[in-house]
Formats: sequence, C-alpha cells, structure tokens
Amino acid sequence: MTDFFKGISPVKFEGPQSTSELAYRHYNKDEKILGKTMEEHIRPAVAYWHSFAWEGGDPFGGRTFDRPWFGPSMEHAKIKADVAFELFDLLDVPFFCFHDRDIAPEGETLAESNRNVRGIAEIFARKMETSRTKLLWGTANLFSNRRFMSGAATNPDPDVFAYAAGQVKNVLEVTHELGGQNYVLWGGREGYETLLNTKIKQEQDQAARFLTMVIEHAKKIGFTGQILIEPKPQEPAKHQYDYDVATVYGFLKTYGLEKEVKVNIEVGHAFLAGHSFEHELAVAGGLGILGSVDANRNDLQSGWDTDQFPNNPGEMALAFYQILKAGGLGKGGFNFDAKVRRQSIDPADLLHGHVGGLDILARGLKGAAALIEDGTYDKVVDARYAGWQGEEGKAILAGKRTLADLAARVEKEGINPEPKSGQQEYLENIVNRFV
Ligand code: XUL
Ligand code: CO
Repeated sequence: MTDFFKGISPVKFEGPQSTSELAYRHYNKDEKILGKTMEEHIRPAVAYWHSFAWEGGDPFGGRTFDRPWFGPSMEHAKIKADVAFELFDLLDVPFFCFHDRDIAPEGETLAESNRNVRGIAEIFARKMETSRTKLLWGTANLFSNRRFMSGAATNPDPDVFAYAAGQVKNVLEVTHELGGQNYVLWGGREGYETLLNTKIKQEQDQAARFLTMVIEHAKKIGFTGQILIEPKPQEPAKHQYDYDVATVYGFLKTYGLEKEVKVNIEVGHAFLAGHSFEHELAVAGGLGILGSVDANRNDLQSGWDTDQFPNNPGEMALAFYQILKAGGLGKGGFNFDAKVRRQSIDPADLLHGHVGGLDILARGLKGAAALIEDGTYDKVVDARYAGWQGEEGKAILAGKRTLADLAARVEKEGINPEPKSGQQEYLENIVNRFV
C-alpha cells in the first residue's frame, strides 16, 4: 500500500440523500435495470493516461500535479501501478485501460521499450489476481514520440510503419495475456497537416494494410476480444482519416474489414466532428459496429477536446437510449477518457471526477430505461414510420417497385401527401418526464 490516498475510504453507494463527500448517489452497481445490473450495463473503466500519466500541463505551462511516480525509471512506473490499483479498488470499478507509454518508460530501443511494458504488465497480472479490476482494453501510443510526427501506419516512411507494427504487436499480446476484452486503435496522427506533402490514397492503403496485419496477428495469438477504431476528426492532426463513425465504416467497407472491426465512440470526438454523441451511437448501432465508448465531455465554448468528466444526465439518457436500442455494449464499456482540471491537484479530486461521472452515467441509464419501459416515446416515433409497415411501403423497400411504378400509382390514385407534425417539442417533453 502507498499512502497516496491516505484518509480516503472505499466509495460506496449511499443513495441520493447522502451528504458524504465521496459516495455514489445513483450508481448502485448491483441494482437491476432492464434485467442486468448497472455494472453490467455500464462496465466502467479508469483510463491510465489521464489519471496517472498526464501531468497537468497546458500550452502555457507545465506540470501542476505533484505525484510520487512522475519520473523516468521503472521504479516510478511501479509506484504508478500500485497507486492505480489503489484507485481502482477505492472506486470499486470493474475495468481499466492503458497505452503502452502510460504504464512504462520508453527505452533506447523498441526491444527495451517493449520489455519495460512487459515488466509492468507482469505486475498488473499479479495485482489482478487479488483485485476485481480487469482490463477493458489496451492500446499503443503511436503519436507522442517525434518519430510519429508524420503518422504511424500512414507515415511516408515504411520504417516508421514497421516500428509502429513492433509496438502494436507487443501491446496486442500483452492485452491478450492480461485478458483484455478489446484492443483499440486511435489514429492520433493518422491524417495530415497539409495536402501539399500528402498522398491520401497511398496513406489509406497503408492504414488498411496495418489494420489487416493487426487483425491477422490477433487471430494468430487467439485474441477473442474486439478490435476497435476510435474516430476523431482532428487534433492532433489537422485532418484525421478516421473522421467519424460513418467515415470509418466507409474505410472498413472499402477494404473488406467491416466484419472484423467495430468503433470506440468518444463523446468529445463526436462533438468535434459536428455530431452529437447520440448521433454517433445511432449510426454505429444501425451499422452493427458499436463496440465501446469513451465517456467525457468537451467545454462548449473552447472548441478543444477538453476531456472533462461527463456532467449532463439528460444528454447521457439520450445516449443510453441508443445503446440500449443497439442491444448494449457487449464486450465494450464506458472508459472514462476524462481528466480532472489542472487546478484539481489533490488525490481526492481523482475520485470526485470518477464518482461524479459514474453517477451521471447511472442517471442516464435509469432515465433511458424508464423511457423505454414506459413505451410512449417509441410508440410516437414508430407511428411516424408506420406507413413503411404497410403493403406498399414493404414492397418499395423489398425492391418490388420501380420509379415508373411509383410515378404511375401516384398519378392513378391522385396521391397528394399532407405534411405531418414532427412533434419535436412533444417528444422532448416525453423524454424529460424520465430524466
Ligand atoms: C485522444 C483519445 C485517446 C484514445 C486512445 O483524443 O481519445 O486517448 O482514447 O488512444
Ligand atoms: Co479516447
């Protein structure tokens, strides 16, 4: 045990009336909602990078956090691992996620770096024998080191592609050995700064080749988890190839990989792409590629990916509605890709962020479940599309009518449709009864 969280007790569900500083007020992990426990629906995870690797810097100033594990050695990385599992235990969360670079220092060579990652992974494996926290997903950091400044898989230099392959092979294997349920690829610098020096088609062919190699290696080592791409439109690259869910699906379809890969949807990334979170969930759900979620929020005024903890139960209910309608998250979960603000320097702040975020997820889940159980909302929306359940609607969709057939029918029957209300305000009021 370290003394980092000294004086802080494990966080328990105490109900909405609790006046404790740290308590779950809505997240009651064992409470059943629509036949599953809250924990089974949400499958929350702590992100190693924001809680333990990020130092509190911004473009105008460096480190604000003072943590005993900040330093370049494996000894520092071991303290970090100890504190990480102490936080998981205090929060009583079932999952965590990491990048290779979050958990262990980079060495002089790829081999040394990979050895360092393995060294810490062995410590994780021992801790996971006694802790209930499992690995939701692992991933490789292919964006921080300067070698990746022009991309990893999409780099003009095949040696950088090869280096990235060497890193991903190691993290994929480590993820598998630790029982990770997903492997994530977020294309941080897989994009471009200027088209003047960029061949888009060439780079996309490279990205597809890389992804295919990852899928093949996952199969070879017996990894049965999901492979996930995390869409984001920009930042750090000016333009990223995995712009949004629809773009990723187009890419997967083009290269015949749409059955092999799903998406990890991040709230703030959806927002940067000009979408709502629920839009991205609905698109992925419809395409059958909803894999997992990165929970956070952006500051609405800043225009940056600010990675704050969620705090809007109404929006979360609309998101959960889409998740429940898509059949849930399966092997995925809700990874808190969120960081406390740089002024939130106390150990307790790390708990406040996660506890508040989890309570918001619980409220969203409960709201969406109540909305579905009540059924009025679904009934109104279904009624809007009822025509497609009729004989003509079904025949059109089944390909049994041509343009000429329809033109002839409209003329013959004198069809002249009257517009119907979209009922947005009514629908908003129905939703607001439950959140
Ligand atoms: C960056 C981001 C990443 C991915 C994992 O915006 O979301 O942390 O989730 O590489
Ligand atoms: Co993310």
